[in-house]
Amino acid sequence: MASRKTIMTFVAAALMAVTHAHADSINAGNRRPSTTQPFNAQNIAEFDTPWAIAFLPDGRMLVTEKPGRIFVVTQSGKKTEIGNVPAVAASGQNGLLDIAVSPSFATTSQIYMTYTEPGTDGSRLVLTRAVLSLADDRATLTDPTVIWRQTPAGGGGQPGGIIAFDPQGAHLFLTVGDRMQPNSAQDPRQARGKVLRLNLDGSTPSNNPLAEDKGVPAQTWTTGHRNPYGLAFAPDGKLWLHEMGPRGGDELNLIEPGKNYGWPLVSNGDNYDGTPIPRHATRPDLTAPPLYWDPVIAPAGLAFYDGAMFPQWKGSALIGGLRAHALVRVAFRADGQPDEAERWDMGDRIRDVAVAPDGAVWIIEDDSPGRLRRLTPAK
Ligand SMILES: [Ca+2]
Repeated sequence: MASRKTIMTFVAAALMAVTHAHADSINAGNRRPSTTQPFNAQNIAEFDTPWAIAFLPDGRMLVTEKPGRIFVVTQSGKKTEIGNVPAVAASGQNGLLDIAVSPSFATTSQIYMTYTEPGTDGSRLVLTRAVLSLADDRATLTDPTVIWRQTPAGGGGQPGGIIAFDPQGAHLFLTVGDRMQPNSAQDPRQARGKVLRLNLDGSTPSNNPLAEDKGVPAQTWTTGHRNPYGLAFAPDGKLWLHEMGPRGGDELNLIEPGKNYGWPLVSNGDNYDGTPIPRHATRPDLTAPPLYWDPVIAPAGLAFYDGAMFPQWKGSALIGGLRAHALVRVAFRADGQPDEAERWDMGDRIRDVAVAPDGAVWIIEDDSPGRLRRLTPAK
């Protein structure tokens, strides 16, 4: 028979293990904006509901508008509309979404974009690759080709659609939202509520977790996401994702292959109709977010800062807030734990954030007109 002391030691150890498993799930929902801003914000141009910014190597930008247009934009705000952009199904949260410059752009001029494609059985999120042909005052897409399509088609909003490349430039990662069909996020056959990992031509890498399967399971990197509008590699090579939860459940997640992040089985928020959802802590087999927001910020856009203008931000994640009308800086402790370090009130819904080659930070507003703004250190 175990002594009382042994039992107490065991109980204490078990309690510590449970505490430790969830001690680092930080809620930053009630953080307040800083009273001072360490930057000046310069208004550069305006757009109709801009969605994403991507920098070309020369410092020009590609900016998408959700209704279906793409522009090349100079640092001084001169806009050139890009021709031959595919038709999109634009409605509510859906339309022309992310844009990304290929790791091989210097030699191939290839770019990638995501959008909801019209269809008789409902819209599909698709990933298209095209060559960007740039002349003096003209820009056009050559050979736009859909290299991935959501299977099955259909669903509502919450499309996800964020593109990221690994630091080696060998693979493309794509977030697919649950399209307001929560249970699909746990169905391995449905390309909803997943992060996918593809080769740059859209084919399936042979070393994905379930690569020996076919179709969606073979493409799947992680499972159980709701509506991820942020995906980016940190300077240390880790992949981070944020996703909009239900009421009170926005999450920042460290993405590791084969893991299940819980939606809709668990969440740190509840449904908007008030029905409760079990918390992440009730299911240790599902990966919990190390940082979450209750109340929500509605995160959109994610960029890691590794530039020269704001040396105090090196290694931080910059996140736009739609609901929060804010730019949020997340810093990482030495053990990797993220926490919200600062939040700045930007006066409108922030849809995307990007870091220019010179280290300036650029943001766009989810509005019409929505401003493109350049942030540089306050003098
Ligand atoms: Ca989750």
